[in-house]
Amino acid sequence: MAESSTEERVCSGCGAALQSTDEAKPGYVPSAGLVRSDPLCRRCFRIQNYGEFSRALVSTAEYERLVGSIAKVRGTVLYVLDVFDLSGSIIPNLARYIGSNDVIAVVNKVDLLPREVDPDTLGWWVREELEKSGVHVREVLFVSAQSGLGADALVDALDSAQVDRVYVVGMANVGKSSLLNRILRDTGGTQRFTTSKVPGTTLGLTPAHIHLPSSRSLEVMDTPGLIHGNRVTDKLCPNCLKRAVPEQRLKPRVYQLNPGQTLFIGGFARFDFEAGAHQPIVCYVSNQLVVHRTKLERADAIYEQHADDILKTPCPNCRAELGGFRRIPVLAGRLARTGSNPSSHSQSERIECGRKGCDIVLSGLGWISLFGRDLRGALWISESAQVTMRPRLIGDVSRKNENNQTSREYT
Ligand SMILES: Nc1nc2c(ncn2[C@@H]2O[C@H](COP(=O)(O)OP(=O)(O)OP(=O)(O)O)[C@@H](O)[C@H]2O)c(=O)[nH]1
Ligand SMILES: [Mg+2]
Ligand SMILES: [Zn+2]
Ligand SMILES: [Zn+2]
Repeated sequence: MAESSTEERVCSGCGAALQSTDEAKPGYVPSAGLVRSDPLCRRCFRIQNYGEFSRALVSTAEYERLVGSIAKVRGTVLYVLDVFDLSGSIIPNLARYIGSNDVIAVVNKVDLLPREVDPDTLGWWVREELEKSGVHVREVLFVSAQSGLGADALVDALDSAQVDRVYVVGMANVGKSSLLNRILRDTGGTQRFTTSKVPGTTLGLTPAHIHLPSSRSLEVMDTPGLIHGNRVTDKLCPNCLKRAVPEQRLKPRVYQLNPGQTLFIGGFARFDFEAGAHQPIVCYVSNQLVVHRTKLERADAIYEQHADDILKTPCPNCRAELGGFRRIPVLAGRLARTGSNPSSHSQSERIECGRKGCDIVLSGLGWISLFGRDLRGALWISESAQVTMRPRLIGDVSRKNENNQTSREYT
């Protein structure tokens, strides 16, 4: 039964405080529904049964209040990350909210990775990235809530942690509630958390109980996801989300480009290849998104005239929501001076990708891999979208054991 430690009754699907007075507010349930042992609010009922989409916002202050309460209790923290958007999965200041509790990083959605990636060899890199953000993790596990891959290992890790309580934290939409549902199902539990494509599904701390293989009972606490608005997907309507968020294993889209060509990633971003050597560029984005190659000189006209037919996504409303494009200069190979990360605040935001190549990560949308050949160009993307750079996930990071690179060279 879903009751929080403050005795306030909460929805067993999303954790919103239950109430029967205001239909427009979270947690609404007709008073007759309150007598159930596992009450479900109307919003959850509609999401679960009719696949409705409903975005609600947990403010950053409310998030800090809810998730910050973890620092005062003893438990293990499962820090869930989305493998499709690792940089967008990092919670700023997480260390402050969780106190001295042990952290297990759980990289979810590995079913999306192309087969050549060996998740195990990504672990060192994920660990290093989290350390940089101030979070020390005990271990890094790779799972798919969707396929069930890695779920047994996760349950074993929880069993051996010897704690009575587990908090599942992460940015919105990384799959926290889906992962808990997978574990509940695998261990014979009946409660189901509400999940959906739209970020902002879980609204409050939502408890459930898991029976571990050792017969111990464990309280797991689902938490709301943080939404900071820097991911393209934070702002999209359900239709555009369906196209932009991958549901199937990513197919690398390889383009052999010449200078004077442009690639559109749907209408979300545009990569101009202005000068340099003929080279391959690989896009890892949802298979449902159009990647359109055109001449650089035609690119402005394509965007103006064909945003809705050729490029298709985002829709006009989402385009307005995302705002106009900004231009980020890109230098690669011998033209790059530093191999530095783009700084999102400075006027001089630029991507410099050394001769080893890099991934240019468009938060929430996927990434573009460059192989380190000489290139001068530009990336156009909406003002609010976070752009970061990292060593190539497919190639460099996943082959750490072969060439022993570290990501320090790239930062
Ligand atoms: N491909 C894939 N998709 C997944 C996986 N796990 C979750 N998803 C999808 O990710 C979306 C978000 O899942 P949720 O479980 O609602 O995510 P959440 O982290 O609880 O989100 P909030 O409650 O909004 O913070 C849904 O569309 C899920 O189907 C996975 O392992 N693989
Ligand atoms: Mg959730
Ligand atoms: Zn609910
Ligand atoms: Zn839209």
